[in-house]
Amino acid sequence: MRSLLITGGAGFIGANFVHYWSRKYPRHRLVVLDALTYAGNLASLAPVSDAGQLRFVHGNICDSDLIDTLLAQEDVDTVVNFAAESHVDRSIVGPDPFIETNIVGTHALLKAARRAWSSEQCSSKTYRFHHVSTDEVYGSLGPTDAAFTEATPYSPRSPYAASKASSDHLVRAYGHTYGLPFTITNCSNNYGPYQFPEKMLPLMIVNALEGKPLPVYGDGGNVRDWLHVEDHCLGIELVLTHGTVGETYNVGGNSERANIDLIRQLCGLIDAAFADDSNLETRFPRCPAARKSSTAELITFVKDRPGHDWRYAIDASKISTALGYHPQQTLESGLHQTLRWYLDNESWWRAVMDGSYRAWIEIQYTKR
Ligand code: NAD
Ligand code: TDX
Repeated sequence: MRSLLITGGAGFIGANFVHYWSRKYPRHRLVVLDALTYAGNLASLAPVSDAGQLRFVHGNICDSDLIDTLLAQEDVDTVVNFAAESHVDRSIVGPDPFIETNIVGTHALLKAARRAWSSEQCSSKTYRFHHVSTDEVYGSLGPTDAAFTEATPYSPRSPYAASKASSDHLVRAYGHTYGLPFTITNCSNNYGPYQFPEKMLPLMIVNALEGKPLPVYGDGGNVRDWLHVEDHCLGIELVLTHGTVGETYNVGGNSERANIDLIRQLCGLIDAAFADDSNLETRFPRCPAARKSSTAELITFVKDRPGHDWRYAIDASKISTALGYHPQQTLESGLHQTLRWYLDNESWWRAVMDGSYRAWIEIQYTKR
């Protein structure tokens, strides 16, 4: 039986990972540590929170005493570090929390894991520090450049990406210098249930349902490689169960799309959902699809993100070849499932869109 400390487990990917892991490993102990920033929501853990398997701790990864206590008390053998400030636009407006959580916080976790796992009585056990990172550390690609491999030199270009790159370097340094047993995954853009509606896809869904503009940065030509969050969880599972200590694995969906094409595809799915279900007209009367118009009419081109990375693409051949990784969802099936989730879970997204969310969105979108 494993005892996992899952940091940032009330956020988007962390919560999906908790659901995924509790389904597959119901006997494992799951300790979630989360500071419940604007991006963390206990409601995202509700489906497993009374299973007796899960302990939720409201706290900060920078709090060394708390981490020491949890690692000892829960006999933690596996740390999965999702905790982070994760939104690029916020890192442009205010980088400080990104430095604090992503760099200083990851370092606090590394120090605590090293202290807890290096004593004599621990030598017979197997430990793992798994760090969840991003493709953004590799920088930006041109239209014909080869996709990022694990050997691509780091070239982060936003404060968010630089803070994640820094944390990756610290994790590797702890492995190399102190022998801390680590693995890292660098993943492409995730989408799926429980994603906070500031990231592109859920923002477009909730704005469309409310009949608000769909703000496309620049000309919408920027390209991202999209992966359903469950497929990211599958990748992390394979690395935790069969991965080699000290290795990094890129995880991606082989699904590159220009933003504008993805947004148009989503608008088409929304139109089709309204055509199939007349209840949606009553629930979301402001959506153009409710009056048989096209949701795409809400598309509005806005001022570009400063330093906007043009293209990300992941070469996932290492994890595919070494660990047999293959995403289960296509972008089409995943988008369909995700839209359905947001339609079925209106109370979740309305609850997380509080006053601070609305203030943020207002500063963000200056119409061009
Ligand atoms: P998120 O913003 O949805 O969730 C982050 C969680 O961390 C929240 O629950 C928040 O409360 C918590 N948190 C923040 N600061 C904390 C602190 N100091 N101490 C404890 N908890 C804290 O982020 P996400 O999209 O779920 O991303 C999770 C991880 O995956 C991040 O490390 C991110 O860099 C990485 N990642 C994300 C994507 C993506 O597309 N979203 C892609 C690749 C990698
Ligand atoms: O309103 C928007 N309009 C728009 O055109 C938003 C929020 C975004 N965009 C564009 C910017 C990007 O090209 O859509 C693309 C995706 O934007 P985000 O959802 O903000 O994601 P991105 O900046 O690509 O970063 C994401 O992927 C890597 C996550 O937020 C990171 O946490 C992850 O590491």
